[in-house]
Amino acid sequence: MNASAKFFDASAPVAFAGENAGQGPAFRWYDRDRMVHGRRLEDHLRFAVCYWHSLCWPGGDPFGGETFLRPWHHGTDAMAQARAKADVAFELFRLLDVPYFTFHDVDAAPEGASLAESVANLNAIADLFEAKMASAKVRLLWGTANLFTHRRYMAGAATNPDPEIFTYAAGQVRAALEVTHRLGGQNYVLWGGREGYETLLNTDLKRELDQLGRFVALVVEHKHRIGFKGPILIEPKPKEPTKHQYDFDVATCYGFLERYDLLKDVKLNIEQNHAILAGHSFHHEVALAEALGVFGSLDINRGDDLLGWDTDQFAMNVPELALVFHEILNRGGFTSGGLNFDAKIRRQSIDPDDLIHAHVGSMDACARAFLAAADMLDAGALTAPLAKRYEGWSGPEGRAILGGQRSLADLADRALQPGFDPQPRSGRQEYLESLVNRHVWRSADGTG
Ligand code: XLS
Ligand code: NI
Ligand code: NI
Repeated sequence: MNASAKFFDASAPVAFAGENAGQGPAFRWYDRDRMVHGRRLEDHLRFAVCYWHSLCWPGGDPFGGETFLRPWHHGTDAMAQARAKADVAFELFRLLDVPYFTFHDVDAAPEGASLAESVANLNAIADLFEAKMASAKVRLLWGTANLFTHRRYMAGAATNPDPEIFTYAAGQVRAALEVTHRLGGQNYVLWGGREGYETLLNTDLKRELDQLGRFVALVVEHKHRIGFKGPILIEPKPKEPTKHQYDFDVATCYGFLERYDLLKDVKLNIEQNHAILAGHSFHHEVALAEALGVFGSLDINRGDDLLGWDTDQFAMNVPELALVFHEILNRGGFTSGGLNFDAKIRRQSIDPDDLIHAHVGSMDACARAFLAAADMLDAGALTAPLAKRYEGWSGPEGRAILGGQRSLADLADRALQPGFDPQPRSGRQEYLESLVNRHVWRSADGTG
């Protein structure tokens, strides 16, 4: 039985219908073939549906259980349930006409009684994915292994006090990386959800960081051994489920990668909700990753400003997204990365088609924001004032200072010259904020 045929109301892929589209699901801004800066919008945004939130999450929260009652969550044959879930997943990919998806090993296939059984289950579902992908458009943006749900990982995977847990995690990652490679994955993600601590009273920080550095190095070595071309991505998040996670934020991850000599092979997968949990803005995290040369991909979602946890809601905030895309497009756009919907519908959104509305709404918000970003870049709205603000550093004196041709005494002597009296200039913040708004408000044809 093909469970997907009757799961969603919609049967035809959601189409682009422009700003005046009617009530049903339609793209108002995401015109995938529209050319922007020499590439199709679809090739810029590289949307990916994520398996875990959209297909695996039952709608529970810490105070209540499942609300969605998905048919594939109920049954006695775990592999049959996994196949039914895959049918619905590929139907969702087809209806959204997305170019990519993402999954953890345990999202796709049930864990067995041993690692060998789990790996066999994963490979069997990977065969099914491969067969489905042969006649579908969807490709794999990235794969990953879940090293945080099972109780064996309660004290961490790579950072566990027990090397045998580290070894088990290595077995899981080898299988997930090889499956990702087989399915043509563009990246491989390591999110260290349990790589942190609950209390320093039982934690050897130095040792755990060394273990984590070694684990990531092992994954890099194996990626080269099997010829996997994509980058390994680590994912900054400050806390939750741990009290403190070692991948705290972009700056911390950069320091970690530098210390363990991993900068060549590892980039960052940045998520809005994790940025705000770390006390940063999404814009800050992306701008810093771009500045440090470690930007990889985005988990596109949003957190709630009033809740201090990872609510992983669908991204809908156009001005916020516009600034993030401006940062990325200004550095040439995505390479192997993309926009992964690490986002879940709210637990009251119990209709199957809520999944369609969520993705379509967020894809439109991203498209709208991306067009505004491209428009800002074309007009030099932010880049021109920025260049002007720093122009002194491109002059002969600025270059001499940065080039090491001036000592502290040289600078002091110059500052002591009679009449040396540099004047401050306006930072023009409100003017720039208004400029951003003007670009966000412009309509699709560039007018308005
Ligand atoms: C959880 C993480 C997770 C990773 C993949 O907070 O964002 O979903 O993206 O393991
Ligand atoms: Ni994520
Ligand atoms: Ni999250």
